[in-house]
Amino acid sequence: KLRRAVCPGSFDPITNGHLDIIARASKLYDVVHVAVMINQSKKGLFTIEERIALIREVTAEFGNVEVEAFHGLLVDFCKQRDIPAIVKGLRAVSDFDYELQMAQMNNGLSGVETLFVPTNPTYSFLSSSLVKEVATWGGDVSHLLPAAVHSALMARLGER
Ligand code: COD
Repeated sequence: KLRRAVCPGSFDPITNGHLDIIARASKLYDVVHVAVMINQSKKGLFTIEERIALIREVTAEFGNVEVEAFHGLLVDFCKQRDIPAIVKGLRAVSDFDYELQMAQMNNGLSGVETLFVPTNPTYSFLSSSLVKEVATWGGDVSHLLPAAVHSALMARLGER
């Protein structure tokens, strides 16, 4: 039986921080599912399809990562695919309160476990929203994103 885990998120767009967690999970599990949350109330900079294509491109080298969109509850995504574990990165104590709540809620709903991986300190300040804000005002974020994602971000901001 294959050992599966999920890395969920918005990934608008995927950063080196996300990628580090997915890479580490892909060494621990046979299959890592990256679940891209569809949030109808929040329009992103990238469409769900664009986010998925970028994640596929930058995770292809791992060989065991599957990327899909989901809406609704993460525990239902897990149940449908027989995934017993959620892998999350923890950047700082500020992430902890909310992550602990979600982990306990998800475990209570379905028994799914959440495993926390400490973020690589190089990326502990990194979030998709900060990257977008800095790039919008001309700051250099090329060291914070995979090259393909950086190109896509520059192209998208140039269209505006
Ligand atoms: N370093 C390491 N890890 C990072 C970094 C970084 N710099 N940045 C982000 N991460 C990791 C974190 O583990 C984070 O949780 C994950 O990547 C995703 O980050 P984002 O910002 O792309 O995504 P979020 O925070 O918007 O995603 C939230 C979820 C989609 C995980 C959550 O809202 C969810 O599970 N929603 C589904 C609905 C549901 O089930 N709700 C009930 C929850 S109890």
